[in-house]
Amino acid sequence: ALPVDTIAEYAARHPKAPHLHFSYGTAGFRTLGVVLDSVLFRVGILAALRSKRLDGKTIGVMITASHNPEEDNGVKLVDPRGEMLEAAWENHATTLANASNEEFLDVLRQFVQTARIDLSKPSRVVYGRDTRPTGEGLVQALRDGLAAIGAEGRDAGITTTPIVHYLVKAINTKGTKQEYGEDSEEGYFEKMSEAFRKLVSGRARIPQLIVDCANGVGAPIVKKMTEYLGETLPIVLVNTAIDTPGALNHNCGADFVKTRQTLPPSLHGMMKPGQRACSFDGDADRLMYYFIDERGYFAMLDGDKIAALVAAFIVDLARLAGLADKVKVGVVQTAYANGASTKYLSERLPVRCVPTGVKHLHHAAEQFDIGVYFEANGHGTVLFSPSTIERLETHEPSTPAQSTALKHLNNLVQLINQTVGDALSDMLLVEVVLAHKAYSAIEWNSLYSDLPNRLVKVYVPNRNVFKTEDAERRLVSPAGLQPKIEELARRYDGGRSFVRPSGTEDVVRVYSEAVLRSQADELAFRVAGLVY
Ligand code: NG1
Ligand code: ZN
Repeated sequence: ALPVDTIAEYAARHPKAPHLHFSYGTAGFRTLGVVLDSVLFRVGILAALRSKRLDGKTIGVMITASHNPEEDNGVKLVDPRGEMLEAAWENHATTLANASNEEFLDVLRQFVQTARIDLSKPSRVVYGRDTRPTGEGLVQALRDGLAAIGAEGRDAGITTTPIVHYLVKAINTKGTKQEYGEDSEEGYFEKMSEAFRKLVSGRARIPQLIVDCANGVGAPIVKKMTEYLGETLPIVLVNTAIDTPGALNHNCGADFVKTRQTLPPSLHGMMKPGQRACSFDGDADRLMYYFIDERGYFAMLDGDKIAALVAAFIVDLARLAGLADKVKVGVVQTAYANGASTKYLSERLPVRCVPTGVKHLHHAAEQFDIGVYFEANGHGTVLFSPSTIERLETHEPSTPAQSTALKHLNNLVQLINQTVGDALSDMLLVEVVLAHKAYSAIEWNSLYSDLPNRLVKVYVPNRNVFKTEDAERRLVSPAGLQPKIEELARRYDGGRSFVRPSGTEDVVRVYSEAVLRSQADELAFRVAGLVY
């Protein structure tokens, strides 16, 4: 039975404020850090119950608000294979978080019954947090939730979102044939750095890379990784002020670069023409590359450019390994992918478009033998299906060239964090491809030219009236709006525009692209005018 007295005792220390409503969305619970205490306590209990439901498998909890301002915080659960929480439980999370203090025990009891949770099972939870000042208190609330129900907790400390995902998968595969890696932060660094060293060995010296850590947890983590990488990758860290109040994600980081399409001011004067730099976001799961060209212009290498670079490389390797018809490589994008990237990729391999949100991309990528997925904002990874991993391990190459390509593919399996987008793993992946292709940032950028584009937020009275189809590329409601958008888009050379309600903010987003910058802007504002 539920230890109701203990739970009640602990719950009294983490009361829910009556006027607050919480919702577990695409990014978990996310709001001002100071109002999340009761949520973290309840998430502790929920994570333990999820673990019991899955026969004592370890569940992950990450406390972060990613690229949001420093005063925000949030929490997400990680399922046993390192993946995001199953959709049905997102609703359970919302229900539990919103129960009043008086109802809480009853709602909990009811839930245990309907979800058929065997309380005698063990429960294990591994948790981490980013560098936000509210994190420490929230971890304490989470621990109280775990203690209230008698769960076994493991503290991963201040770490990145992708490391928590890695740990969950490593813990749950320990001792099995599918062992993912040593279940520790050192295990993560060792696995990745070893694969990286093998992949770049014998290549030309890699030129210096500047890494903007967004004044977040990427700073200590990349610093530790540089100790494992040694001379193989010369890195200069910037924006590492994790203890400076207000610095996190402020005028820096992957989201700043993507949305402003400009250099973080702190990097001005640091970069030589053509030198590569990249930005992480606040929890190190997004990555943006960029450089300053000879004329002094800023050039951005976003998630689409990373997908193009990486997918083409993997297709080449599969062909060189003699596996062209046995291993099907595909790419998954969203409607926000630049049209030029979709064109470039479609000419080389199958490309699928899915609705916004990492879980949609992840699931679609699982349908390929090797699935490359990236959101334009820099979140993404590469998935190798279990049968492909086995094939790569057992395939008998017939030439030395095939053998080399096969070895590279097997090392990529080790290098890439396949649980979730991982800025550090993705950065090493990009560096490997550049080293193999002997590409500078300039050559990488010239794979294709981005179509100028514009993303606009529109505040509307009720965003729920906006409904979409065809992977969010077309509006079905309000009736009559879609033909008008298409009619406008047709007037511009290379014009494309779509409208969808945001899943994370109370706005409608308008995206447009066209061959000319001025036309992309004009199209966006005219479509925004239709929406408002
Ligand atoms: P919404 O608010 O639904 O557009 C945003 C990002 C997504 C994804 C989620 C989750 C854009 C246009 N949208 O979603 O790519 O990252 O947040 O954080 O960047
Ligand atoms: Zn993030």
